[in-house]
Amino acid sequence: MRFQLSSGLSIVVCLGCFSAFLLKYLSGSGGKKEDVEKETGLGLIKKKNENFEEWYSEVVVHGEMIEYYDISGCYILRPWTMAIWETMQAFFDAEIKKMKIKNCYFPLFVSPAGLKKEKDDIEGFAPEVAWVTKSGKSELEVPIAIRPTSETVMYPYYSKWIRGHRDLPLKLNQWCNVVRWEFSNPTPFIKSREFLWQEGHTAFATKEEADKEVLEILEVYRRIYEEYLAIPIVKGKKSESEKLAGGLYTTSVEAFVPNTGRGVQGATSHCLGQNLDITYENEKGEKAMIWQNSWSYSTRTIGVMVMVHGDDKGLVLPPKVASIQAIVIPVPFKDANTHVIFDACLKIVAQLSEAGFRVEADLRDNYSPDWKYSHWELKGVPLRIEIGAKDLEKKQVGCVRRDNCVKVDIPVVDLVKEVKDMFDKIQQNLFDVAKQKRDASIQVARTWDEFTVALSNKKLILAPWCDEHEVEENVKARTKSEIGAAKSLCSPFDQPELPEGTLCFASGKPAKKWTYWGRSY
Ligand code: 87F
Repeated sequence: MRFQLSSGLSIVVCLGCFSAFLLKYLSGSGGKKEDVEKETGLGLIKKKNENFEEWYSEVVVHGEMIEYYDISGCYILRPWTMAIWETMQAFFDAEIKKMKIKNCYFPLFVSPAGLKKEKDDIEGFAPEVAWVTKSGKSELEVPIAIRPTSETVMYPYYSKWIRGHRDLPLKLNQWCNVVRWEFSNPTPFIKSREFLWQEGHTAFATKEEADKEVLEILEVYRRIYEEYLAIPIVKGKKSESEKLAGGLYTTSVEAFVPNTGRGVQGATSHCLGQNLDITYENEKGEKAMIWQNSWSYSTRTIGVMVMVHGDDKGLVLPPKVASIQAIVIPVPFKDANTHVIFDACLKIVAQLSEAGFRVEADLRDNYSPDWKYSHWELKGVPLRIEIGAKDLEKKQVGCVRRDNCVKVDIPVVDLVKEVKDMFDKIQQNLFDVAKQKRDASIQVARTWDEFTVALSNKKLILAPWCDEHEVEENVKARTKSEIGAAKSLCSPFDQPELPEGTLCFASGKPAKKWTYWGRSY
């Protein structure tokens, strides 16, 4: 088509581009969804299976969970993240309250004297301790440390408060931040220099009580991962090399990221054994030492959720933790009465909110439905509810699941029941898919060769082990590389049968148990 401009200049454009331009222009960037994504920068550039690390940092930023900060290893946690953290916190806090565990808050700062007391235990960690040395321009007389964990801050007062057997058990927890000046590849949520966590520190008169609580807390951690975050985990015991230094034993829930073939220590529950420095007078009036536990989970949980469930369209949030579980989007059409559609959207929001669901409507009139679809898919909202003129006529709404993109029309009268059912199905499907992928990554290795092949294939390796510390150190030495060394992740409580004569995959000595091995975050 030719256009004569007043300046006498004429321009020629093909009809196709002109109509696309018109379409785009008239419906506010209403071009095809992928065009919308491209021109609005909504779409993710990197593909999860092609460039995982870059995909991950794109999805946490574009999903508005994280903002990078000008101090390396530190990240801004945005509301989309905090809503998930608070949902898990509410669940966990309610569970530990049932166990008569009390919240408290100890100072952020640790005196050098305090830190020195636990010198041997934190030997290996010392390089990660951040110190405050100045206030304003003047040097502090004594530099003070910022808590990397709070044993050295809390236990002197446990010693003060625990006098007699009536002061036991003493069970305290605190929700706080800790600082560990890590130097190796900081990753949002997974490895950061400051993170949020809860740390429980408990004291008992008997080992039986301590052992019982270690497993009770571990079960609550399993529920956080499997029931809330739809992430399958393995419950197990850490090896002597991987347990808490100076502790008696460490249990953990271990997750796995198939894309990178790396294990993730999801949460730990330790039995520290008897603490020599904290004694009390027992019933018989004798001096006795307390048995102690400590346990924690952190904002790392959220990073694992993104890595396991996210896809090339963005975040995929399990309904149990999603800040918005369903987003209602009006689909106004040409002469359709927009206000009638907007009112219908608000009614649906009210109906579902009334039923206890976290539902919002996106009635912004400066974005096309397609743009909104991409935006809320990127943010991982589990369910999209579309309402157009046709739906109004048929007293129904269109529902699209984020996990499998399946679209169904639901009569408004059945909406509450159907939406509950869809959330349950989405939650279960996310867990089943993640478990299927994790199980497909598990590789049994009975020899060193099978082990090294499985390791190079990014597998979660289950191998018979002689349980000797040196052998684990040797495995680390023989698998050391720029992407890290393989180490034991945990020995699962649920042990497969170990036939008589089974040999250790690494030492060839008689194997004592099955253990999961791999590289980890
Ligand atoms: C970093 C610097 C200094 C871990 C550290 O896991 C000390 C430490 O003690 C340190 N990193 N740890 C071990 C923490 C053990 C324990 N603390 C309470 C837990 C559960 C919560």
